[in-house]
Amino acid sequence: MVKHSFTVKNMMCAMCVAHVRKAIESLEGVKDVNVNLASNSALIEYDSQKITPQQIKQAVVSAGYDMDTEPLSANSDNCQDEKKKSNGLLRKLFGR
Ligand SMILES: [Cu+2]
Repeated sequence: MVKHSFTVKNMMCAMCVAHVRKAIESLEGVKDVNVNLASNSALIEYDSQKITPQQIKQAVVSAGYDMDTEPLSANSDNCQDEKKKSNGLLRKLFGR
C-alpha cells in the first residue's frame, strides 16, 4: 500500500471535489482518498500492485477533470504540512 499526493486540475468547488473523490474511491485497489480543493491535490492511499496512477488519472479524466500521474510527494507527512502552510500563506497574500 502506498500513499501519494497528486495534483488534480480543473476543480472549482466542493461539488468538483466530491466528483473527483467518488471517481477515485470507487476504483479497485484504492483504499483511501482525500481531495483538497485549496491545494488542488488528492492524497490517495492505494495498492500499487492493483492499480497505477495512470488508471487513477483515467477515472479522474472520465469524471471531467485532470490529474498528474507524477506524485507530489512520497509518504511524507512533514511534506504535507509544509504544503498546507505555504497554501495558507498564498491565500493570505491573495486576500482570501
Ligand atoms: Cu465544481
